[in-house]
Amino acid sequence: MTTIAIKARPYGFEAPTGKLGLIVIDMQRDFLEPGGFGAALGNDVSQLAPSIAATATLLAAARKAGLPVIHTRELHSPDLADCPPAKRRRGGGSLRIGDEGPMGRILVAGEPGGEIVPEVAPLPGEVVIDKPGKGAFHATGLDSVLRNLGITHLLFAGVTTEVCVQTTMREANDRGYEGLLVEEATASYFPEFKKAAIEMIVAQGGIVGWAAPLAAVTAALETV
Ligand code: TIU
Repeated sequence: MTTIAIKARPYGFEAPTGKLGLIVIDMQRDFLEPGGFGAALGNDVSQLAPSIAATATLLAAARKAGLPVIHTRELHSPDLADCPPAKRRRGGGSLRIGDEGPMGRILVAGEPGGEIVPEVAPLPGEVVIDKPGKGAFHATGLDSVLRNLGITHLLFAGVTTEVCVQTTMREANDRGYEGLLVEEATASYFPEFKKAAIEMIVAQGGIVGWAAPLAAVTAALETV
């Protein structure tokens, strides 16, 4: 079996060809654009902007290499039955989950703000997982989807690094998946948190997984 070898930290990441997938976490208008959930929490959404082009480049490389692509969206049902009251209360911002904002109801399925931004939108046939939590394995079919696709190794992209991306990487790690975070294809409202999250992932011999620059990942995917 051939392998895809990526120059990464803390050491080289090797994935059997055919078992590597890409998961893109929550690249939604609600996090990336003014007037959404991220802004309602008091964040400067412009901090996330550079991750869009990098994720688009990564997506193009992954699709060309034939990797399965999975997208996630943090969303709740319109009746908010799947939103814990504690989650809705948290933060005390002016606009909460389910409230009507400039892009429709915040983090509610079917509303404009919940859609993935067009630059990195799913293509027909790509799996989209709607998730009520920060981690994409919690209360979703993600684990079965990955097993059914035969995926054992994952490239991670998306927002925000230390919230939904890191939570999902940790969930994946505990389920036995090997994960690598693509550095430019993720972002945080707090650049220092992004940096720290990457260091936490690769420390202790890769206690959570690997991290690599986008160029190292696209170079490896070119060899497929
Ligand atoms: N607030 C924040 O940084 N992130 C989230 O609430 N969700 C995700 O990270 N997707």
